[in-house]
Amino acid sequence: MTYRFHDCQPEFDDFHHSVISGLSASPKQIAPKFFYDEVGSKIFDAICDQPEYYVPAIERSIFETHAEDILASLQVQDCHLIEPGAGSSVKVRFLLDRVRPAMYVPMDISAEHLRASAARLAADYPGLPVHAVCVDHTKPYALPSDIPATRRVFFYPGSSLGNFDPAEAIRFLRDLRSKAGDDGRLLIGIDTKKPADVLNLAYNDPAGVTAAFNLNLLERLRKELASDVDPARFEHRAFYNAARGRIEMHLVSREAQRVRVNGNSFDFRAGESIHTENSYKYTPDELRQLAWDAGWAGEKVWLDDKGYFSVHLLKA
Ligand code: AVI
Repeated sequence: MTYRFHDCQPEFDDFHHSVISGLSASPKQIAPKFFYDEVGSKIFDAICDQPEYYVPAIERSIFETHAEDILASLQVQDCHLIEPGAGSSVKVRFLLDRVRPAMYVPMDISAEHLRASAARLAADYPGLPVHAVCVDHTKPYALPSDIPATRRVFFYPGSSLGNFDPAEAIRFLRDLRSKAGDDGRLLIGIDTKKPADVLNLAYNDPAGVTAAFNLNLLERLRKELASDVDPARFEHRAFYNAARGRIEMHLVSREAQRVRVNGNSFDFRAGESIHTENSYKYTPDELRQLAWDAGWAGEKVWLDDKGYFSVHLLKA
């Protein structure tokens, strides 16, 4: 078993500076990448088990239904399979079982979570070289030099692209395009536009798991930034903003209050929110256009029967 861990050290300072500048802004905001500390990554796994959060189940069903066509369309032997934001490396097992890549490169911002899941995966796939890379893929980064520059297949499932604003999404796709080389591919899953009630329920699961995920950001402020914030004085709010084609998540202050973070004070009005996440939804045509703008050619797209989710294969 070959297993290597490359720690490209997502800068810790980043959290402190982002929170201070985000809470000083108007409207207040904190970037969604900060959801994923070890606890947040586990809560996200629990979100994926909620029946209302249809994303993982429908995406899996698309992979299962169209497995043969997807694999035939990939047309690449002995690929180097690279997964930005790999999290628990669950979805990729479908590909690992069938594509038999020459190398798997999970990347994630959460070092501990990545270390544990990549080690588990390496143990389950003896003979597969696994090079885990701890990196913040929302910022410029270079892949370690021992990852061959040819036959790269990027795998970006779960609609994570939707968490970028469209301009950032193009920048991110362009960066993958430049890393992919001339024989590269990108297999990407993206959530589609659909009735608002379905979307609203997916981000307001009755078990409160998404609420816990959102509120965990405030726990991070307490633990890591010496903040006196009381999560009980905030509430989770998520809704579909149809005009902008996105789910928005916010943490809403239940009352007027002052919150301290590392010696800085921030005043909240009752009802004032911290905007914590956008999750953009794209029709297949919109995604194709975005990819085209980033230098990718759309090859194929697969959807489920209701058209709730799409999987696109893009070629360099
Ligand atoms: C990771 N990402 C694609 C999820 C989404 O649907 O935007 C994050 C999430 N936030 C709340 N539920 C899930």
